[in-house]
Amino acid sequence: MGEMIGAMALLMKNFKKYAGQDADKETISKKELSDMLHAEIPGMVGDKKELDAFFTSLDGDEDGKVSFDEYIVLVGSLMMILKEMLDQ
Ligand SMILES: [Ca+2]
Repeated sequence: MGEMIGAMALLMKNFKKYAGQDADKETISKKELSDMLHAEIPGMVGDKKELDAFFTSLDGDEDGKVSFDEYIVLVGSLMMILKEMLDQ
């Protein structure tokens, strides 16, 4: 398996890991997003207000949960932030 496919498979696995914590295994709830960010990217989101704002920005269709499509947008945004950090 190529590195790129491997990385994408990992990101899909990461989605499933957190989306699968509650009864709705297809989407990420606010609690699951909080768990994901705290475990995977410590220090990124501070208080509840920041988490709320971040969740709202991810929830493009405003249905109160983050779908896989919306998660891909998150991954894309994080990758752009990471690139900027690494380019410096
Ligand atoms: Ca949504």
